[in-house]
Amino acid sequence: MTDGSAPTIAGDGVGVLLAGELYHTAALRTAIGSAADGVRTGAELLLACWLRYGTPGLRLLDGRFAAVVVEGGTVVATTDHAGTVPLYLRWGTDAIELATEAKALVGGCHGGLPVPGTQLAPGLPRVRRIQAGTAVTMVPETGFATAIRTWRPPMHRIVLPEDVAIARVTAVLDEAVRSRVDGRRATVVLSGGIDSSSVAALAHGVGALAESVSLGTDAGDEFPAARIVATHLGTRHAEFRIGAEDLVRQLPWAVAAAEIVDPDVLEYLLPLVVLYRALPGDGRHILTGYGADIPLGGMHRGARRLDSLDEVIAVDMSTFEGLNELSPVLAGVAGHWTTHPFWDRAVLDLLTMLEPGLKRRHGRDKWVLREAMRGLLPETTVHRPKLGIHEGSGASSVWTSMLLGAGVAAVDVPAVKRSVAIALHERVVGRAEAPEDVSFEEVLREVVAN
Ligand code: IOT
Ligand code: MG
Repeated sequence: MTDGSAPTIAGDGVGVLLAGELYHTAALRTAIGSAADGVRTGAELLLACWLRYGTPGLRLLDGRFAAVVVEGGTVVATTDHAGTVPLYLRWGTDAIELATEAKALVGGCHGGLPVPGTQLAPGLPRVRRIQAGTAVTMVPETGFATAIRTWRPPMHRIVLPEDVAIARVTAVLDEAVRSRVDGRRATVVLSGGIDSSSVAALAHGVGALAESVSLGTDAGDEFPAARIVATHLGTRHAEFRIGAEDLVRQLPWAVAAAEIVDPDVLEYLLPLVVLYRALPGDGRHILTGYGADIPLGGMHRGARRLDSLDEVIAVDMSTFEGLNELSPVLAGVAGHWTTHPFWDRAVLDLLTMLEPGLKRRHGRDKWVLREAMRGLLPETTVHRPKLGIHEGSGASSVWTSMLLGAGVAAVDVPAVKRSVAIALHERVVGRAEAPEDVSFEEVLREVVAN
C-alpha cells in the first residue's frame, strides 16, 4: 500500500519499508542536511532521517504512512501521528509479521501476547494493531519490546482573535492540500458540505483539481449542493447514482476494507467504499473532506453549550483509534489512493487546539472553517448545514429498513446491525474470504435465525 514510489530501501545496515507518503518534506530535508541531497523517495528520506536521529526521529515524520525499520537485531514498527495507515503485528515464535491489513495475519497459532504500544485487533486473538502516533521497538531474539509516542492529540486550547484564527486555518489547510497534491491531479469526493467543498476549492486553487465526484442513491443524494460548488469553481464533476439496497449489499466490501465491527462508522464508510468502486479508471489520487468533524465537533449538532462541545471533541479525539476511518484500504480495494487534508498533522493540531468558541460562534457550527473558506466558495455552501454521508445517501435508513423487512424488531435494529457487522468481519477478515464471495443477505439471514 503505497503512493507508487519504491517502498523499500537499505543503506548503512538499515532496511526501511514505507507504506504511504511523507508531506511537508522541505523542512525535514533542511533538518537532515547534506545527507538528504539527492534523496528522491519517501523511503529514502525516512532512511536519511533514521540515520541522523534514530527512533526519536520518527517524531519528525509528517505524513500518511506505516513504516518498518530494521537495524541489526531490532525491528521498529511505526504509524503516522493518527495511525491513518493501519499497521498490524503478529509476533509468533519464529517470526514477526507486519501488515497494513489484519486479514493478512490471520492463521497460525502463535502471537497475540501483549506488546507495548499495541492493542488487540477486534475479533482476532493473535493480531495486534500498532497504536496511532506510536513507534514500537522489538528485539525478536530476546522478546524485548518497548514503545514511544510520536504524537498525542493536544489537550490544551488556544485563544485567538477571530481574524488570526481564520487566517491560520486558511494557511494550514491550504498547505496541507498543496503538500498532498504535489504536482499531481486529484479527484475530490464532494458532498457539497463545507469540508469537502473546502478541499475542492483549495485543490482547484493550486490547479490540481481534475474532477469532483458525488455519490447518490435512490433513497437520497446531495447532488444539487455538490453541483453548486463545481459550477462555482468551473471544474469537471461527475455524479454516480446507485440503488440504496445495492449499496447496503456492498457491506462485505466496507467491512473487508475497514476491518472494523462498529456499525455507525461502517455507515459512514460504506458509501465511500461504494463510490470508490464505482469510479472509472485506475489509480486515482483522491482527496476527501473526511475527519473535519472530529476536531471541530461537527457531528454533535446537539451540543449547544461550549463546555459540552469541547468535551465531545476531547472524547472523539481520544477514541478514533482503530476505527480505520482514514485507512487507504477503503479506496485501495478499488485501486485508488486517498489522502485527507483535515487530518494533516498541523491542521489537526490547530483545529483541535482552537477554543470551542471559535468552532461554534454566531449560531454557526464549524464557524472558523466556514469563515476561512468564505472567499473561495459560494455563500450557500459556506452556510450549508451539516448532513452526514450516512444520512445524505440513505445508508443508515435503508440498512434499517432491510433489517425490518427481514423481521427484525425496531428496538433490536442497532444490536442486529452490530451482529451483522461482526458476522461479516468474521468472514472477510477472520477467514480472509473475498468480499465478492460473501452475501450480505445470507449473513443477515443467519444472524436473524440465531
Ligand atoms: P461526512 O462528513 O458527511 O463525509 C465525509 C467525507 O466524505 C466528506 O467530507 C466528503 O469528502 C465525502 N462525502 C460525503 N458524502 C459524499 C457524497 N454524497 N458523495 C461524495 N463524497 C461524499 C462522518 C460523516 O458525517 O461523514 N464523518 C465524520 C467523522 C465521523 C465521526 N468519527 C469519529 N468520531 N471517530 C468526519 O469527520 O468527516
Ligand atoms: Mg464531514
